Amino acid sequence: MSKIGEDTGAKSKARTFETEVGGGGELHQIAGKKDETLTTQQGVPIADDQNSLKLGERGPTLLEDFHFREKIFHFDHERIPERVVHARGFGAHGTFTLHESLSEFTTAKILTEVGEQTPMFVRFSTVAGNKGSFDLARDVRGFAVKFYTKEGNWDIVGNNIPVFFIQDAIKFPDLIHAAKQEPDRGFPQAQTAHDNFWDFISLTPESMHMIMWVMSDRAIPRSFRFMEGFGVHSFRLIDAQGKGSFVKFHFKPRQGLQSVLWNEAVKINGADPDYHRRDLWDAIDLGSPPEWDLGVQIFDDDFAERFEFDVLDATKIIPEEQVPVRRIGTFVLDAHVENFFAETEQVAFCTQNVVPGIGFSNDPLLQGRNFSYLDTQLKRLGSPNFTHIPINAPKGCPVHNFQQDGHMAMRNPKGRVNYEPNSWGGPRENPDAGYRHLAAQESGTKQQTRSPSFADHYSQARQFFISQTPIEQKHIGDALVFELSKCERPDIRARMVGHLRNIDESLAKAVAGGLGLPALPDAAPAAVAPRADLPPSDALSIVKNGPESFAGRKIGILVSDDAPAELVKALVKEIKAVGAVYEIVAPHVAGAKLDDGSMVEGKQKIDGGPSVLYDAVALILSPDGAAQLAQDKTAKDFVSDAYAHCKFIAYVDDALPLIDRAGIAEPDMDEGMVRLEKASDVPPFLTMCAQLRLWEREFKVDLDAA
Ligand code: HDE
Repeated sequence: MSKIGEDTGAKSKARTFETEVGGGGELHQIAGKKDETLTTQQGVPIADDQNSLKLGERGPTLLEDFHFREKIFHFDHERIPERVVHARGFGAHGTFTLHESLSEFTTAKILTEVGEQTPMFVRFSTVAGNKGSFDLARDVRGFAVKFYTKEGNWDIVGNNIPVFFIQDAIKFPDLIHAAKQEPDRGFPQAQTAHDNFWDFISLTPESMHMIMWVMSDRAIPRSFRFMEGFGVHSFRLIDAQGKGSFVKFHFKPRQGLQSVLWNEAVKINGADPDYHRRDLWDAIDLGSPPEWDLGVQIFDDDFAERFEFDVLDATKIIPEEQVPVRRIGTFVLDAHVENFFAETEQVAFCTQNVVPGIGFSNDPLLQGRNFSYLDTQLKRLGSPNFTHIPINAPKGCPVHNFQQDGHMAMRNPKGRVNYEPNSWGGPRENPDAGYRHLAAQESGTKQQTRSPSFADHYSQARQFFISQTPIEQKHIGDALVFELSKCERPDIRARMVGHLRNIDESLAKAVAGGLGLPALPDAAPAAVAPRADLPPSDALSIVKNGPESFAGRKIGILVSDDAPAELVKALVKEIKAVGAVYEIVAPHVAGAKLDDGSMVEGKQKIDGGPSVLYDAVALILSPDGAAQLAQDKTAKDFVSDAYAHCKFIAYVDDALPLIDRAGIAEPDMDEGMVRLEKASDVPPFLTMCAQLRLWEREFKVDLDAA
């Protein structure tokens, strides 16, 4: 059993602690090893795990069957409350390496010791849906990071969007109540397309900037691997003299940004509700673990004074053009959890987990969060000793204190002393190395108020909108029309369009038109007149921040018996060469026998591998194969969806009957449809795929684009 003051160790050591607690180090080996004797929790060997103890062959079950009772008792208590928000999540372990020191600004070792490697854990999540909901909900994604530093745990409990819906934590319960299922009917699940959400939003103008982000494709990411992460609030860095700077934290995916289309999201949720978690699992398994750079925007009090908006207002960004993001380190997520419950479910992030040299700003949202996270862990994990659970315990630094007892205490002090000061010895406070809060001067009247410096709700919403490419702007309009079309009350729809008029008149008109409003509603009253002079920022667009190559993306290759082996093999070779992956989709999951007699193994039967699962597709068919598949609705959908979703499609001439039956006629054969005749046609196709989509096509295939 570990003692107070003992180093709980790095990842492997933490597991040792876990097994010791479990009893003789055996507990966690049971599942992995064959031929071990099954035991009860008390370690008693079990002779029969198939039948409960009964009186006679057909008699009643006896209460004295302690094994049966223990087994059922434990099962009955397996569930813990799911998170009240961010219930559905998926985590992985990784390592952070610092490349550039911030010693000028902070004493935090993780940000000053160049080359230092810090173990970490990340949990990605959706916000509104329950634990069993689907991955591709239109929603904000949680991006919660726990660094196990040498000076204690540091958590950045961030999102994939740099702003938030509300400015003051007191509105959080209202926001979440409005977003989740309506309380009388218990639906809709994992979506904001309902009256309560839009009612609250339309009555909360401060949410407008966030709404632009949530209606953009940022809210339907292609993968966790292609999302940015943001700490959102202004935090503080504290240097050796106790001087504070402001800082905003960013995570930039080295894989580039990418999202899906709404129509794809709807279909992916049916085809593979675990799409995002499977994607991360596979990327780690296949040896291409994702990486993010840690970036910082550092600024001082003078900048905070000068900046157009309040740096304490979490509904505002600081554009990268004004304060560039300095990339100071990189993290890689390269290890799965060993047990989903023990790690991903039980991990407890807390915004107040900071280390010496890092502190808080007065952002009222952050201040509220600092209370909420500790409180919620107690409810969820059931004991103030949740810090003893291995995934939450610090690693690589000692833990010494006199906190004791409570439910499930694993780490009580040994010996006589459990108070401080004392005459026995033991841990003492350390004025040199210990955590020091920023010595900020604060004064003021005690009052319930919202600072007038928080009052501009539209200018940055507009800045976000004008920073998008035309296709991204179209998607924002489409998303608003879709969501508001699910509102039953016309007054809510109209009220929202009134807000949009303060953001962008063309967007307001497009949404009013899409909803069929009889007239354009008046613009919503604005506390501060919206500014039209904020310049666009390229950093806000996904399309402008896409990948440099097709690496890490996935192609679906539809093959049939007698398909040309030369092309299938050339594709597979080139896909591997560019660092992408593929799945063979075939009429039978066993695969197909190619024209050289070789077998290519299938990953998906056509019914289980719709093209929405892939970033690009290839149709490598024989004449007979194409003729057969042309009769098959799912195969036709495979092609017509790939086309409608603006994907690059490689095909052999023999596949043309299927393409034709999928409704793609000669004039539709644009430059995104690439004919493969010989192996040398393959590399240019994969180079083209790096663009991910032929966006111009969407303006041809979507009525709303007209
Ligand atoms: Fe959270 N949030 N939140 N939140 N949040 C929780 O803590 C809360 C906010 C975020 O993967 C809860 O452990 C309040 C902003 C993430 O385990 C809870 C307010 C941002 C996660 C909670 C906010 C977040 C949570 C529920 C308004 C982005 C998942 C379970 C002041 C910067 C962490 C839990 C994980 C989880 C409260 C607003 C991100 C109830 C009161 C802003 C990523 O404590």
